[in-house]
Amino acid sequence: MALYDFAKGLVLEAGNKVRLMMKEDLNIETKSNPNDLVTNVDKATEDYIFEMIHQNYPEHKVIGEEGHGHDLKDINGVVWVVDPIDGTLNFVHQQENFAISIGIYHEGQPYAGFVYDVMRDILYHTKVGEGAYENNHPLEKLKSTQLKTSIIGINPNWLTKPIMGPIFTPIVDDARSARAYGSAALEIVSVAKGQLDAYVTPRLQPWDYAGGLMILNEVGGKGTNLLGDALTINQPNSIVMANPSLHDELLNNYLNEFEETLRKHHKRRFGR
Ligand code: 2AM
Ligand code: CA
Repeated sequence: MALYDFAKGLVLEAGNKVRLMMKEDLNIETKSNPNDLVTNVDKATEDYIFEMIHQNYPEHKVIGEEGHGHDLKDINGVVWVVDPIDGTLNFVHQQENFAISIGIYHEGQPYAGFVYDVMRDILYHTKVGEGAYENNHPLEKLKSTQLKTSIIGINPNWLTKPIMGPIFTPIVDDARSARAYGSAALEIVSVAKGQLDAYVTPRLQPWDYAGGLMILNEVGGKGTNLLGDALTINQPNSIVMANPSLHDELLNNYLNEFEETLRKHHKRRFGR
C-alpha cells in the first residue's frame, strides 16, 4: 500500500481508538505546569501510531509529543511528526475540539499532512502538490484579506502577558475580531478553510503545526515564525499563519517593529 493511504488509514483508526478510549475513565497527569495536561489517551494513541509505523516501515523515524524521537538530530529518510492529541485541554474539559496531527517529511521536504478532527469525523489532508481536502471535498485557494476585515485566531492568555501583550494587542485591536479554539492544528486548518484569516502564537512545537502547515501551504497560505523565517521540522518556534496578503501585512505593519523583542524571546525560549 502506498505510504499516503497507509497514513490516512492509520490516523482514522487512531481516532476510532480515541473515541473508544473516551468511554472509559481518563487518567490525567500534569507535565510542565498545573495547566499542562496529558492523559493515558494521549500516550496510548502515540504508542499505537508509533507501533503501526514501526511494524510497517521499520526504517521510518517518528517525532511525537509524548516522548518519541525528541533527541532526533538527523532528519534523513522519512520522518513522521505526530501529535496524538492536539488540544488536550479541550479533550479533557470539552470532549471535543481536539485533533490528531501528523506531518510526514521525506528527506526534510514535506510529503503529506493530516489533521483529524476526531469528534466531528473530519479529516483534513494533503499529499503535497496534489491539493488539500476536507474529507473528500477539495479546499479552495485562499483569498486575500486585509486585517481590518479579518478574524484572527489567538489565545487570549497571550494578551495579558508582559512581552507578548504589547505585540499582539494592536493586531487584535485592528482586526474585525478574534477567536480562540484551543487546538493549534484546528486553528491552522481553519486558516486553510478561510474561517480564520490568520493564527498567531509565540510558541508551538513542530507536532502542533507540521500537518496543518502542509495543508495551509497547499491552498496558498503562508506560515513562518513571527520574524518571518521558515519553520523547521524538529524545533519549536513562534508562529504566524495566514493568507499571503495578510501574512505580509502582519509582518510588515505589526511584527517587524518588535524584531528586537522577538529575537530576545526566541533566544530565551528556544536558545536561538
Ligand atoms: P497540545 O494540546 O498538544 O498541548 C493551545 O492554545 C494550543 O497550543 C494547543 O494546540 C496546544 O497543544 C498548544 N500548546 C499549549 N501549550 C504549549 C506550549 N507550552 N508549547 C507549545 N505548544 C503549546
Ligand atoms: Ca498534544
